[in-house]
Amino acid sequence: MERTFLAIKPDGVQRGLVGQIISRLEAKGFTLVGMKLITASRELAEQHYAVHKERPFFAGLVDFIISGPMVAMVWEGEGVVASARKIIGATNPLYSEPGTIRGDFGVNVGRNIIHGSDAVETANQEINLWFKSDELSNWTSCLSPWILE
Ligand code: D4T
Repeated sequence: MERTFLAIKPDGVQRGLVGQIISRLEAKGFTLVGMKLITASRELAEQHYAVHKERPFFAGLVDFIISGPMVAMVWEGEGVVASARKIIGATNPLYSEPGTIRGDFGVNVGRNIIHGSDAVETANQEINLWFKSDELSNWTSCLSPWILE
C-alpha cells in the first residue's frame, strides 16, 4: 500500500493545528503508520530540502524548519501521495483553495503549515530520511473494508 511523508511544520505546531490536521487525514480514510514530535537538526532539514539548496529562500526555510518541533508522520492509503497534496493545497496559502489545510489556515508561503511528499519515490526517500523502520507500525484498520473495496 502506498505511503507518504507528511510533516506539520513549526508554525502548525505553535498554532495548535495538530489535532485538526490529523483529523482531516483520518476522516478521509488514510491510516497513520508513524508519528513523532521532532525538532529537526540543521543537517536533517538541509537534507530534506536539498533540492532547493540553490534557491534564495533556502537559508530562511531551513532556519524556520529547525525553529521548533514538527510533527513528522507517515500515512498510508490508496493514492495517498497525490491525495494528501490535494488536502494540503497549493504551496502558497494565499492561492490555496478554501477547504484545503493551507487554504483554511495560512496566508504566507514561508509559513505554509505542513509538508507533503510530491511523488511516490520522493515519499519513500523522505520516509527513510525521517524514520527508522522500527518506528513504523504495519497494521490494518478495522475500518478498512468500509473504506476500500
Ligand atoms: P513543501 O515541500 O514544504 O511541502 O512545499 P511544496 O512541495 O508545496 O513546495 P516547494 O517544494 O516548492 O517549496 C518548499 C518549501 O519552501 C517554502 N518556500 C517556497 C518559500 O519559503 N518561499 C518560496 O518562494 C517558495 C517557492 C515553502 C515550501
